[in-house]
Amino acid sequence: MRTQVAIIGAGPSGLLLGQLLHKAGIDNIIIERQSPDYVLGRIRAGILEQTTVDMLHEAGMGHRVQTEGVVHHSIELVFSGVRHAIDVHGLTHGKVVTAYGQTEVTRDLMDARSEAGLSTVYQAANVSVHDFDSQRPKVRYQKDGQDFELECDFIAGCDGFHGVCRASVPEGAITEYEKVYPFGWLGVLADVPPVSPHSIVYGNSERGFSLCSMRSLTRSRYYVQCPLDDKVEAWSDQRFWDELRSRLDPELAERIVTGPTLEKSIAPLRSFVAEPMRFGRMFLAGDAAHIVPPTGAKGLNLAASDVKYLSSAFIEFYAEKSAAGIDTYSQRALARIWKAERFSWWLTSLMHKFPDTGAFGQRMQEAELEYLVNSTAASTVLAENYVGLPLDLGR
Ligand code: RFL
Ligand code: PHB
Repeated sequence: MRTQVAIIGAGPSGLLLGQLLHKAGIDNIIIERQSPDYVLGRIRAGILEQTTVDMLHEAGMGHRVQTEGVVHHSIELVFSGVRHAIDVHGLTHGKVVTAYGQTEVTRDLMDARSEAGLSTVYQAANVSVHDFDSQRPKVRYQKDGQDFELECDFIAGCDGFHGVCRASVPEGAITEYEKVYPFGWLGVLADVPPVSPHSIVYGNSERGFSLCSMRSLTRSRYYVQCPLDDKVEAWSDQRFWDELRSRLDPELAERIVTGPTLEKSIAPLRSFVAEPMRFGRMFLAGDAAHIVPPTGAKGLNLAASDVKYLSSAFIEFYAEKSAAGIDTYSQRALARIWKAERFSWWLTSLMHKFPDTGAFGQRMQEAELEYLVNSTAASTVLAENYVGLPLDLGR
């Protein structure tokens, strides 16, 4: 078997890359370890930057996000028991974010891929990447007990944080930067109307962080900060709703509509960057190369911007026989990634209770938040990062 670009991983990065390459007439095959249902069952991101929505349009699947996504003009911050709105739209000269679940993005991309008759190998076992330092890279895998080898011009490592691509790079060729946070997020999904349908609410309280988000006007997504070693089983629905209410302002707490939860899970928080993102003819994109704590809603959006740079680089390579795009991919992508890493780390530090926060630290967070909501300069910094920095940034 042979293809131009072998894509490892059918998450949002791999599927979006596959679609953009297909649109440009570049042949690609996706190799995925899990089943389609498993991939679709992962409840993750919910907030899309305008650049991500624009890319979905470019890939020919803007219709559903346009009609079913819910546009947000503002975000709200709760601290010291009081809620404050930040007019993101006004502060960024009209930019917005859109609430549209990662599961829906993935479903749209999967549907488009199967409509176009493009090849995806699901449930591939023992996937391995070879010879990416040569002109003829290869991917090997097993499917239904049989061995396969795929020859290609390039490998795109879109296989997430625990994937095989980054792990296959020789140790000396890669530098990894990491920060692990001493808490997790307990998230629930429930078919109840979101308490704040037109803005995401981020809460700082002495009991810890909380977040009110949504998937649609009838489906809510809520989170509370929890200890890393907490077990989901220890959190009854009632305990979750009580804890969430206790971390919000009284008016919002009163308005929350509760109901049975459809999903409940605990996610650890991490900041991580691997440099560079290119190794000969293998390129990393999305969570395979970097992780942000979800506080800034940047993970999926960074995956999309990586794919934007990488797809343009491949298109330039095949159409113009120019390696300029692939030679600068890593540097271009990392310029945006580090800025989103900084924003996500800052917002995480500001909003969460850390083991050493103490009463003084709590007052420092509240003083900074007070400044943030009352200073146009400080609110603008938050707003312009939240809606997403431009795709082309200097380092
Ligand atoms: P994914 O989604 O992890 O997909 C990688 C795919 O590769 C497959 N794979 C392999 N396939 C073949 N061979 C192997 N050896 C393989 N190893 C792995 C996997 O099965 C999988 O299908 O990475 P991708 O595509 O780069 O996408 C990244 C996003 O999923 C991630 O950044 C976001 O979900 C992060 N995130 C958020 N991002 C946002 O932009 N906005 C948000 O509001 C937001 N909220 C969140 C989040 C992530 C969260 N968690 C659980 C980490 C909220 C949470 C709670
Ligand atoms: C979500 O809807 O899952 C979500 C929203 C905003 C965040 C993180 C997660 O910052």
